[in-house]
Amino acid sequence: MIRALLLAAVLVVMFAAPAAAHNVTAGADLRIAQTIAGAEVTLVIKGTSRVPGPLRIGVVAFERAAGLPVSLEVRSLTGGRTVKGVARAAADPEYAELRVEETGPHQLTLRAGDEVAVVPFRVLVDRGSAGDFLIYGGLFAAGLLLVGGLLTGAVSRRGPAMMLAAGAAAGVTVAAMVVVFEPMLPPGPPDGAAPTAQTQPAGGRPFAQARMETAPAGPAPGQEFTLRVDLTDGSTGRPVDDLVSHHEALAHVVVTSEDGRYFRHVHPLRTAAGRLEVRLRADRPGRYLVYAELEREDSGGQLLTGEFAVDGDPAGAATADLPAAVPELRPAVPVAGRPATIELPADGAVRPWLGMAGHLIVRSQDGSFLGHVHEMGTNGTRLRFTFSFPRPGRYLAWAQHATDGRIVTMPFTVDVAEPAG
Ligand SMILES: [Cu+2]
Repeated sequence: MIRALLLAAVLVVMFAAPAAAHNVTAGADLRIAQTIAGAEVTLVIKGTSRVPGPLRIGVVAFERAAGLPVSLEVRSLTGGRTVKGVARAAADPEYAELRVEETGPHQLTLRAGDEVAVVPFRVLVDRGSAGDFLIYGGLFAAGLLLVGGLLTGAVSRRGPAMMLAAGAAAGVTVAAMVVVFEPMLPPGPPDGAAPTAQTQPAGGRPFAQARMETAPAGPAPGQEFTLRVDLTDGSTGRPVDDLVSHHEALAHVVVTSEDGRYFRHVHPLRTAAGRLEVRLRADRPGRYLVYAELEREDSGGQLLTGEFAVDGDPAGAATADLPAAVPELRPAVPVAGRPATIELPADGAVRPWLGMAGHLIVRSQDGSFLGHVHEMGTNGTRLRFTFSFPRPGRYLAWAQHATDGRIVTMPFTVDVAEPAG
């Protein structure tokens, strides 16, 4: 009896759902920030518990996106069926309803302007847990055995009647034990989950390797170009196509000019397996540094770096810089290796973006270090961050938050002192 229960428990643990990748489940919406058609939006696929049934998809507008039409196409990778719709980006969008017929792997193609992104995802629907099966199975078996026992007893065969009654008691015991212990067991895999991989390397997948380049190479100042990030698995040489949505994006890419006067925080589109692309424009010649924050499934977050150059003669190039923000620092001169508090007034009513009220991105002047922290939760009119600068020296920093229809970026510099003694 005890053995059977232990075996049941082991089976339930073995079937525990794998780490959530880009999954659409009853409990969780899938949110993916995208920089598309010169706009900043967050694609939202609402969680669903009903398949076949409608999948609700909306596009939340953050910058230069209000009213942008985004065409949607959902294709089932198992059934091959395709459904189409259109979502118009808005701060509080209406959701298009695209009917899906089955659980499992799907892909969403979104088009805006002349840009196309393909987002793979899985539709998962919870099915009854293994616990439910044991509870109802145990009770059902107990019922059958009890009836059998009564009938056998009625024709007065004591031995078999006792055995059936004992069986019934065992069934009730199984059901009761599951009722007691089920809350401690992980749930079974939902319908549509990926088969549990037998070939997965122990200890997680390796970090991705990135190759970053622009098309065209060496774009001219002011010319639109595509920044391309190709991700490869170093252990297999194959494209990395298992990015999970991390802080509401497949990848967060920060591009800064060497002098820090140019700053973009963008969310590239997945255009092919292992390939992310974003369109940019830079108005000054020179060297640009690229940082990509992303996370592979079963691997953890990582920061990848690269660079590119914008062609031309640096002399004579001029652009209007963003006005520098003046943050309140505590201590007034932060000390290397110790937490400092950085507080700024928000520019307008703060709206959550990428799951947070505010973001602080910090780069060392030479570009060898990039840090990113989130707002600590203030009252919505101020942003407060805690940041520990790793070494003494000058840092370039950008605080960001969203308001209605706009992403506000506040650049400033911080000089960090050597710890005393
Ligand atoms: Cu981001």
